[in-house]
Amino acid sequence: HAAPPAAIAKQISHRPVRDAQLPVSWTDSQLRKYPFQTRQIPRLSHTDPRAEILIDNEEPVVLTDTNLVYPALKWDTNYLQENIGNGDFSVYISENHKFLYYDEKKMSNFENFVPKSRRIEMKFSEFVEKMHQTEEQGGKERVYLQQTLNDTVGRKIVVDFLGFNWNWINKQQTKRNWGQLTSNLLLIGMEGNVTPAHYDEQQNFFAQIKGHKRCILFPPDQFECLYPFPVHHPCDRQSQVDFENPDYEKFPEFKNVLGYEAVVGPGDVLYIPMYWWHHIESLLNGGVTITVNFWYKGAPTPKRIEYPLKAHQKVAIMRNIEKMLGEALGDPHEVGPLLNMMIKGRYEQGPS
Ligand SMILES: O=C(O)CCC(=O)C(=O)O
Repeated sequence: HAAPPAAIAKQISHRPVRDAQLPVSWTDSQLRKYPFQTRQIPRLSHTDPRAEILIDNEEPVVLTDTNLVYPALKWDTNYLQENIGNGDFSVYISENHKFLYYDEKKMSNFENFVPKSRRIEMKFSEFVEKMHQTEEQGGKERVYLQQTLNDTVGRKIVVDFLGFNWNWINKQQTKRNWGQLTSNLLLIGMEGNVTPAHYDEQQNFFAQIKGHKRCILFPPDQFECLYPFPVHHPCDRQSQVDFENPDYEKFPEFKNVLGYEAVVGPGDVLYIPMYWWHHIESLLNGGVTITVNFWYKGAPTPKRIEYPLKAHQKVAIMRNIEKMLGEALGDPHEVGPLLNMMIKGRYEQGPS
C-alpha cells in the first residue's frame, strides 16, 4: 500500500563537509531513497579524544586516518586476480540488488524457506569474469564476493596484510578488553549492491578500501522497530522489514525508526558496535567496492552486572530465551505459539 506522507524520503544533503582541496567524490543521487530519517555518524581523526569516547560508549564513528589497511588501498580486481591465489571464494548471486544473508545450517528448521540469493564457491578469476558479464550484458544476476581471508592468499597479499596498522587495532582491542580477532572478511561488491539491515554478535572495524559504501546503523534499542526474524530462522539477526517497501500493517513500529548514517570511502574505518543494526549499500554508479572488516569477540560479561540493563543485554536475553524454548520444546515451530500463550491477555498492554 501507499507510503504515508511522513514516509517521503527527505531530500536533505548527506554530504560530509570536507577540506576544500579534497573533491567530494559522490552525490546524493547515488544514494537509495528510504522512508525514514537519519543523523550523520561523526567523522573524526583517530587521535581525536571524542573518537575514543564514542568507541568506549559503543557508539559508531568513522575514523578517517587510522591507516588500518593502508597497503591494501592499491587493491583492485586486477591486482587481486594476480596475487590472491588459487583458493576458493564464497560468492553470493542474487536476482536483484539485495543480498539477504541466511544461515545454511538453519535451513532444515524452515523447510519452506527459499533463499533469494545463493552461494557458490569459485576461483577468484571466475568471480571477476561473472562480474564483468553482468556489467557488460546488463544481466539481472548480481554477484557479491564475501570470503574470510585465509592462508591460501599469495605472498604479496600476505605482505600487504602484515603491513596493516596492527599497532593501532591491537591497542583498541586491549583498551576495550575485547576478545580475539575472529576473522577478516573480504567483501567485493558491484555498484548498487545492498546488504539489508542485520546485527552481528561481534565488534567490527569496517575498513573501506575501494569505492564508497553508505552505511545506515540503528542502535540495539530499536529492536522493536526492526522486527528481526526468529532465532531459529535461517535469517536470524536480519530485519524482516523491506526498507524499499515497508509493510506498516505488519511492522507498524518501523515508522519510528531513526538511523545513523555515513558514506565511507578508501581509507575510512567505520566502527560498527556489537548488536548495532547495519544496512550497507555500494553507491549507485560508483563502481566496484572493496572492504575488509575486522570482527572481534566482545568483552567478557563483567562479574557484577549493573542495572538497568543495556538494550544489547536484553537482546542477548531474548535470544537465549528463544534458544532455550526451542531446545525444551524440541521443535523451533513451537516457540512462537508458546510465547504467545504466555503473554496473551496477561502481559500485553491492552487498550484500557
Ligand atoms: O559490506 C557489506 O555489504 C556487509 C558487511 C557487514 O555486514 C559486516 O561487516 O558486518
